[in-house]
Amino acid sequence: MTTATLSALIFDVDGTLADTESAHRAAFNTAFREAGLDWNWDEALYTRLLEVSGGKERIRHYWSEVNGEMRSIDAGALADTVQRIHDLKTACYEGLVNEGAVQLRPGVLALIESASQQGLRLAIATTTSPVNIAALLRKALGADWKYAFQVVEDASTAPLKKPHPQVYLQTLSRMRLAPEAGLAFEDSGNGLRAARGAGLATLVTPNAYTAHHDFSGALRVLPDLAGIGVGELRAWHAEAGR
Ligand code: XBP
Ligand code: MG
Repeated sequence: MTTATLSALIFDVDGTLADTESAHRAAFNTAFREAGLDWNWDEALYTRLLEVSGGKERIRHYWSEVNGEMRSIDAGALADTVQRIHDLKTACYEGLVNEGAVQLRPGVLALIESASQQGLRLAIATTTSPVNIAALLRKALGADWKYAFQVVEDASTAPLKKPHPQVYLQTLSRMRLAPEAGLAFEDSGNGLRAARGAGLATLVTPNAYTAHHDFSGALRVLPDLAGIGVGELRAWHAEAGR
């Protein structure tokens, strides 16, 4: 069993860096109203729909739930409608984040800062849209947030959504990183399976929307990253026989 030295941390965004899904849910519901739809995703429904990664995929999935597979509607027209609703939602979500609706989860900022100072490479591997990442991290880390991350892979670069491992495989490839030398941070079952599918040991910090998910295969499941330092990460990573 090879023991690779931990050299990179790869973070999921929604639910991991910040508890964003309540703001996403509010933005979806505002977009539905603006689009003239009588849809409303309450917490219980949204918790179920979060099993579908990707906002557009989630809208499309719900559309087929409420309308059945409408053979009559043109696939292109449906795609255009989904895109229009998602654009409305993304604009609303960005506004909510800019108004301060979302904060980084406990321990995230301290870990990013200490990991950078200790020479670990950082990356982002998310299903969300680039606009959402920029809004969240500009607010939390400042205008130069991108310099903290060697690679950012998101919905615009990795169209196959979690649990497909594409976003993590592309992150590893762009970093020229062997999975044995990395550690992934996730909040959901889909995210864990995507990271594990790319061969990454994965720490899970669940939240209210994902606490019931199956986290089999996680290196550890933690309430959050408060007080978690690089030393702990190195010890757990070594334990994983990496
Ligand atoms: C979580 C998701 C995203 C968000 C909504 O992404 O599945 O779809 O729920 O964002 P992550 P979009 O991989 O960061 O946990 O509407 O931009 O998809
Ligand atoms: Mg997530």
